[in-house]
Amino acid sequence: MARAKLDPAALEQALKTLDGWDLAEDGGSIQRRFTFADFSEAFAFMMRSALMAEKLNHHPDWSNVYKTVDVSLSTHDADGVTELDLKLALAMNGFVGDEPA
Ligand code: H2B
Repeated sequence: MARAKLDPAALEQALKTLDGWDLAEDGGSIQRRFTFADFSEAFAFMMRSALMAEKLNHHPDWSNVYKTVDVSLSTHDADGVTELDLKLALAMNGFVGDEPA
């Protein structure tokens, strides 16, 4: 059921364990801003995240300006947030050394 849309209560609970991630205003995605020392660090993070995204067949909506990476995760198929988004968010946190809260 990885691609089943999470109900609001489950999502709220899950977000408590995901350092730095917030629910978007419309409730349809989760988002986090990652800030790095420089562009190289930011791009290395994007490279690792991209490889993980390919492995999961689940891809971020993101943008990069210099050392900042803004990430938004949702499951397009489900039109909302699913376990897959949580999994990718957790992996991204791991890439910057953030343990689950
Ligand atoms: N990524 C995200 N974020 N949501 C999806 O629904 C999605 C995806 N679907 N990556 C996948 C690819 C789908 O298009 C392929 C065909 O499995």
